[in-house]
Amino acid sequence: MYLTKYFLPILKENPSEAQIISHRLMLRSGMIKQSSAGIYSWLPLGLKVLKKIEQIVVEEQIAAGHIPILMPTIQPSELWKESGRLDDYGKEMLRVEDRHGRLMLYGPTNEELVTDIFRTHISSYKDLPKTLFHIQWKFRDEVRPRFGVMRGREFFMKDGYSFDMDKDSAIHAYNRHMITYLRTYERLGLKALPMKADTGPIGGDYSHEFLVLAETGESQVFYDKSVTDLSLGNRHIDYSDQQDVADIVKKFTQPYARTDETHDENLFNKIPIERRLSARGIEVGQIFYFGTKYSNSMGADIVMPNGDRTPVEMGSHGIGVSRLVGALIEANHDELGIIWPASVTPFDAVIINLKQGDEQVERACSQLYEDLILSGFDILYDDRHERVGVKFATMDLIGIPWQIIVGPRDLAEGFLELKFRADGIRRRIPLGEGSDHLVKALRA
Ligand code: 5CA
Repeated sequence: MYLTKYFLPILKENPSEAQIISHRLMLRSGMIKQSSAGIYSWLPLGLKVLKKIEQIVVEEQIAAGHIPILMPTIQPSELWKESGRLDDYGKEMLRVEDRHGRLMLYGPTNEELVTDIFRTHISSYKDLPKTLFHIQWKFRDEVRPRFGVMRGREFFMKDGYSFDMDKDSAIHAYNRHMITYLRTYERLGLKALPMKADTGPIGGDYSHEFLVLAETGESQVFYDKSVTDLSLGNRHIDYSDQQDVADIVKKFTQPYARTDETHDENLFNKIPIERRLSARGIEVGQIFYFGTKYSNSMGADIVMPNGDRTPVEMGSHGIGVSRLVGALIEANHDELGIIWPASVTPFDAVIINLKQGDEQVERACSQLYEDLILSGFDILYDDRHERVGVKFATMDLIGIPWQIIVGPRDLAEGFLELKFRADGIRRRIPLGEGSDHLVKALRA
């Protein structure tokens, strides 16, 4: 993408309304624009990151055998009357009346809708287990929307719903989700710790939240340092192996790790003092097992092997996809701007032309651009007629991991420069081998 043909509305000034760094950087780098409190338009750069996160989330769900669907944003209120949550949800639920005077709502979550789909089409244990998930915009009329996409009113969420014939199988679904989530966060380059959680209006008595440690997090968390040493790495997971899946979950949930809502000072004090830690955290996901809470009230029964009818066992499992964009920036930035991890970067590399208008430099840049595109990379080419300082500042701000710097002096000597955004180190590379070198560096 040639930058002069792109839409990258960089802000020169620090937006005064942004209290935390991720919000400030998202506005400054032209990723989002607020349309009203807690509601944003996603501009090209922001949308690219959002879509990359979504893709990783989808891949990990499919790897575990979970099935994608898409449910609407607008839901009929009748289903929520059936579950009893229409009043419980209170003012957080945005209610709208259609032209026939029918009460509708903008979905804050989808337990009711998915239970209705289930009861319409599935009635036997033979069709179980099943997990259906979707990634869709949600609306919660938060009292205090703040911190940009971190606590929006409209936000993008992955929500998955598991249906099982008994508790044992439902806990396996819960455990599968725990592992898919851990793997998703690892692929995003984030350390997210599973913590025992409260269930809130979703209900049920079995829940974990996943928290990314960051000073700007909204929750106070208490944990045993040993939980931060755990990782899945590249190990193969056989999601059909119930015992293996349960063993992995046990390893990750055994060390003490809780948010302020479930914190138990007595238990915490039993951890050796040198491992006892407390910090702020951003909640980037939550999983729930709630049994028959919705299937019971909404009549989602299944016929069991002995012919009895019984409400299906359910769980729901969410990841805050749009919140993750903010969380990733909180975890990956410096005083100059964002530093994208390779897995979600909006572009793989940027070519910075230091002398726009110079025929040789322009030719070298376009040639490199073509070569790298042909090698399968997504490249941004800064071909603006701008001062070098402005170009460097913009590219440091938007945080593309590799900067390929092409200027007349280096070019005359047959070189270009390759800068890694994370450490700022620049390497001189012979132009003749330029694209080969770059392809290797970019793939490493
Ligand atoms: N139905 C269940 C799970 S499918 C559910 O709604 N869970 S939740 O309420 O915990 O939301 C799931 C995730 O969405 C949260 O962990 C959080 O990361 C994200 N989220 C929740 N509220 C907001 C919000 N106002 N702005 C941005 N992200 C949010």
